[in-house]
Amino acid sequence: MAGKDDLKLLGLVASPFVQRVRIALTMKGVSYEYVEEEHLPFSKSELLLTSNPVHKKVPVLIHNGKPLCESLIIVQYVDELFAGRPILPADPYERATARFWAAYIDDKLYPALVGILKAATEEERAEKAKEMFAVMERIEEAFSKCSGGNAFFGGDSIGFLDIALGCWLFWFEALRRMYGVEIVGTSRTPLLAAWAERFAETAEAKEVLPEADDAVQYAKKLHAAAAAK
Ligand SMILES: N[C@@H](CCC(=O)N[C@@H](CS)C(=O)NCC(=O)O)C(=O)O
Repeated sequence: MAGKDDLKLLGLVASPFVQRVRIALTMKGVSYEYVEEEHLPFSKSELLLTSNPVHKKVPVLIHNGKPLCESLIIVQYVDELFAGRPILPADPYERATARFWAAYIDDKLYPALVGILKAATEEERAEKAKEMFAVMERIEEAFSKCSGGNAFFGGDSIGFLDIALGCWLFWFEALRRMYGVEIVGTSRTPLLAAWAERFAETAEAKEVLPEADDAVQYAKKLHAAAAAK
């Protein structure tokens, strides 16, 4: 099937959401054309605006001319479309649980991270960091249950939740460098700290995940734009 498919991914290097899709496509061994939306978030290409008129955000995967939006939905589509290594768990209960925690990551982790990034004072940043630590502690519990003692949420190789969370690792490192906030430290979340090391060593993470410096540079761009307002 992969040979007949025309796949174009609209992305942004600094976007963890885009990295989810890239990891999924890499896991399936599928080739695709990658198009960087290099002026985001300041301006958007016509292709992005017409492909994702509702949210106007990346990632967008255009499959044989038809656009798909929202990273977790795209990852599930890729899993259903292509044979090869499965991404979602086969068991319906485990599959629903993985979706629950992926939604939790997007609902809680993302706003906490943005809060750390946008904090106007050190006090505010410390408050947002505390929120983030509480989120990570919850995910630590989820890891303990979902992994069943294996190396990854998905068992002995990476799956849906590993992708949903692992895509954030380069931003975690960026926040550590910028503000000294350690999001996956061994004292609060020892299981996730060890998981993060294993995830970073997978072939998919090595091939796909950007450098922390890409996130640092993007954060600087956003801060400069906010300061110029
Ligand atoms: N829920 C979306 C989030 C996507 C998202 O926030 N993308 C950002 C880049 S990280 C974007 O395109 N921002 C452009 C904008 O906000 O105008 C997903 O999972 O795909």
